[in-house]
Amino acid sequence: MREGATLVGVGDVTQALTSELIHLNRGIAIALNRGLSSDTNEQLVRLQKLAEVWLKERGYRSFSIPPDSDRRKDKLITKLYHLVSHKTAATCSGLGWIGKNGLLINKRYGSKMSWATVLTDAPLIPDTPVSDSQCGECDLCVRHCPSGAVKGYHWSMVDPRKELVAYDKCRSLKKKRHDFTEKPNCGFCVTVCPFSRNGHKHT
Ligand code: B12
Ligand code: SF4
Ligand code: SF4
Repeated sequence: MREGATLVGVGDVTQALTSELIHLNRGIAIALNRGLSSDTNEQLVRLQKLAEVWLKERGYRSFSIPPDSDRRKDKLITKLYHLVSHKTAATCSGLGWIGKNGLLINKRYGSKMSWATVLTDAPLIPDTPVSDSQCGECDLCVRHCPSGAVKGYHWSMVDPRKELVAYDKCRSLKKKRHDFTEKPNCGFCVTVCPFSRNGHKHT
């Protein structure tokens, strides 16, 4: 049951895990369309808790990576976000590819989604992963990024960790401008993406 999530998928995330987490090799990727509610992160955490309860009742273990893990500076979980990325769980679950903008692109919703991940040892049947970028010749995010951070590379499962965005440049913009108080940065690479535009039809 999706319980209000916009997208849910199950991926085999073995390839992305370190030895400490290798027993939790199913990643449940949960996404909410940003803008549906002002408390997207709280809603994602609520959905993660529902999944944890469901798994526990069936005797399985689970471990949730919170959506905003690096902002909870006072909690241990802040140190864990890099152990498995929400984007990894999403590509492994077949819910999208990594765009030139470095974000997870879902064919229907683009990169407007916020993501959360629940790792588990439940033997859930994984969805088919997405193995290649579908950005094609588009380079709108490359041309419109005000800090020149988007390098323009194609993502693929052959080299899934390749750095597509110079995050130091992306971060530096925030220091120069003061109108992004609520967000980590400008987010133009989300809004300019054709896949993020509501009702846009793709062939
Ligand atoms: C630190 C951080 C930032 C930093 C640095 C960016 C970065 N490294 O991603 C800064 C402040 C710059 C930033 C900016 C933004 N961020 Co940010 N950020 C994060 C955070 C907290 C951690 C990301 C991280 O370092 N992960 C670890 C590294 C290793 O993984 P990754 O880069 O996330 O993902 C890579 C792997 O998944 C790999 N991969 C993909 N498939 C597979 C498969 C396998 C098998 C393997 C091994 C690897 C692999 O490819 C990915 C891209 O390189 C996450 C939340 C979280 N807890 O994950 C949000 C998150 C990535 N951010 C998000 C958003 C929305 C933004 C902004 C749009 C916000 C804004 N308005 O400014 C911008 C966009 C900038 C951009 N073009 O990426 C969303 C992305 C949603 C999406 N659709 O992808 C996230 C997931 C938050 C969320 N819960 O939804 N962010
Ligand atoms: S958030 Fe802004 S500065 Fe950062 S990569 Fe996207 S468009 Fe560039
Ligand atoms: S704007 Fe174009 S190149 Fe950039 S992520 Fe979207 S589809 Fe890909």
